[in-house]
Amino acid sequence: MSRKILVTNALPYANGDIHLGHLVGYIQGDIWVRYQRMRGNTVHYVCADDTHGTPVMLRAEKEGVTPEQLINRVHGEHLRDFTDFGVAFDNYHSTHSPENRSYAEDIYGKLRTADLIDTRAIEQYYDPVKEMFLPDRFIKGECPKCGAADQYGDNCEACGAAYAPTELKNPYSAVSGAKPVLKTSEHYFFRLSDARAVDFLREWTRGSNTLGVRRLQAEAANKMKEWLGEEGENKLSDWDISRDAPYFGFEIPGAPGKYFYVWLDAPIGYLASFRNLAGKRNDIVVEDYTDAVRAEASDTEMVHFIGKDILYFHALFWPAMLKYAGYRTPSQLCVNGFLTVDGAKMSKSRGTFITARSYTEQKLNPEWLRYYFAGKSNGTMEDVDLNLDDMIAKVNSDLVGKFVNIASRCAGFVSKRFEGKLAEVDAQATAEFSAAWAAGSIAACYEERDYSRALREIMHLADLANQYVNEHKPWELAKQEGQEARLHQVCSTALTMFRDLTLYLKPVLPVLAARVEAFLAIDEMRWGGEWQALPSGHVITAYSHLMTRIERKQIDALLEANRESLAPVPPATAAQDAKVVSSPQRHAEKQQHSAQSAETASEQISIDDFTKVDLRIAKIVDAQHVEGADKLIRLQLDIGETDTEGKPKPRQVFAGIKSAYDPATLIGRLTVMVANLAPRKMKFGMSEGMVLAASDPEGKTGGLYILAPDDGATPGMRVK
Ligand code: B3M
Ligand code: ZN
Repeated sequence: MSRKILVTNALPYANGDIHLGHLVGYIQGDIWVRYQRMRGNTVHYVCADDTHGTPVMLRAEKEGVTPEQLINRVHGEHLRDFTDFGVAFDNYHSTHSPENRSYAEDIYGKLRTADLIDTRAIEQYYDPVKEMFLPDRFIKGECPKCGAADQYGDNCEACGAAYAPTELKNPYSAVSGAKPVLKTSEHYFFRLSDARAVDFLREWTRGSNTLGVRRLQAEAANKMKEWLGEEGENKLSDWDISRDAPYFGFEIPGAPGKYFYVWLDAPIGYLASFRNLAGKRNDIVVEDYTDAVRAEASDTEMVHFIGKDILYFHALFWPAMLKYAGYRTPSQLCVNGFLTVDGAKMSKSRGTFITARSYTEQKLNPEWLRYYFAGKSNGTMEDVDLNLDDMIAKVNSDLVGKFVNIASRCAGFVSKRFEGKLAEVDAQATAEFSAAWAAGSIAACYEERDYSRALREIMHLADLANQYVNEHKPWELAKQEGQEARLHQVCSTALTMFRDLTLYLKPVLPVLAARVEAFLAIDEMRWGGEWQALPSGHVITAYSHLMTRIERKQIDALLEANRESLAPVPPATAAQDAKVVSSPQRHAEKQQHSAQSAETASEQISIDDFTKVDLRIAKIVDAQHVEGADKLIRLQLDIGETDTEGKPKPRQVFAGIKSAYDPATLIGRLTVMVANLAPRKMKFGMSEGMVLAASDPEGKTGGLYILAPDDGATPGMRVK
């Protein structure tokens, strides 16, 4: 009766780094997959990069590479990050793949045959300089409600108003700065408002899968009710699935110059990755999982782990597309909430916009985070807060203080006094452990993705194990005459308890669990069968330390490494707080973006205050793009300083001026820098000062102007 499950995680967009916010959902998915496998179920776990759309196209252009080069590089980075955090996909593919094109064309063709595709003319903003239609996120202007400058085309971050891009006052293209014009073009639509689709979705979103589990969590089902309206009502509008060239994506068959909108082929990427996996193996019959009739006959499941911001796409468009193209629909959506850090939105200026990469580079143990996130995951759509002090406390007290401590206090005696051989366990002492196993409630927690409760139950058992060790004090038995047998039994019993705890923690802590399996010299632990103690006579290997404590200073270094507080930064990007989008129609093209900033009125200072600032004429001797930073240029500034051998020693400064300057054009110029700013360790290296620039919030393309001295000034001159 083993289950056959295709599990996916949302496909990260190929336009940015994996950060801890992403990892919440990936870790939740990976834990579930590992648990299912330990139960003996067959799981295929796939993901891919979501590669199409305007942001990738423009970013590649800006970096001077092709979109293919960009997505190849990012693919490698994303896969490495997932691997580092133990998120072990069977396949990590790409939506820019032949498999995806062929599925997209097939699904589209079948929707056409089902008379669910329509065309109609749409009037939209067009950038006459760049010669392209502008997605909402690439149009800026003044808010029609409150007048705030520099607002995006869909909503105002100052007053929260939502509007159409055509309502913005003084709109301009964020790509070229040009004034956009309205232009009409033909678009393709998926007719979601068709009565068939509406009826189907009403039923589907309320339904259960073949195991009787609701397809949607209660909160998600409620959201759907809101979006679908009352019985008899029809609130769905048709979905615009085409975009005009230039666009990075798949051209629509029979529609030259029209491309599938990125969100049309993104979820199809799940199937593409799975198909690609099947091509590398010979034990997977793809259609048993993907074809409506065959999936039902072969009783397979398809489970998607996603974030709540993309529920709309996965609970409406996606099942409807699949249904009317003859594909199987998802068995279940597992929706997670957003991540906050220390109770607030992740923020680049506070250093809490933490990338996966920086975490591993700072040598923090990924399993600390897996454990902490698991403890905060209860299977609902609630947001998860990463409280850094709490994480330190939990990991240190639960994992190091309670769990690892059991083995570290007993293993040594077994190796030193009994040649690694175990004795018969104390059956009375392990009674609660075998009862817990038989009751299966920890398994049920994993099944329901209530990892938080699973960990509470596991830690309760860890407390019992510690009590047992504390009561019998092997370190004292070891000193007492004639207590050899008792010592042997106590340590063996504690190690069986430790084995149980490890098994229970294994979906969360796979690396640690594998080390324990090696230490205990046991096979890979599985879930199922009768409870058994480690047998008497079994020989274990020498214990070596399993996990270190987290120190606050490691967390501080992590925050420092992620802090991007740079000057000058134009007002529109001053607070680079990552905002996670939530309204249903917002999509991949609306990247994480800046929060509104306010120009603050200056307060008076004395001349003494002013002279504290050491301003110098600096020559830009080098300027380079910074890999992985959207806004930064790495400058080398000569202010006449030399090293011990008298060679010129320029200062390195990271400046947030990339939106306005091409690095090549800066080399050789003179400018003004603050020379006595405390050096700051940034994600990309040390920043040893800052350059000054004027900024204009209303300004086009960047709106930034670095300062230049009059002729005659030389590097190192003081400015006052
Ligand atoms: N790429 C998420 C995003 O970038 C989107 C998920 C696709 S899942 C099919 O907002
Ligand atoms: Zn406003």
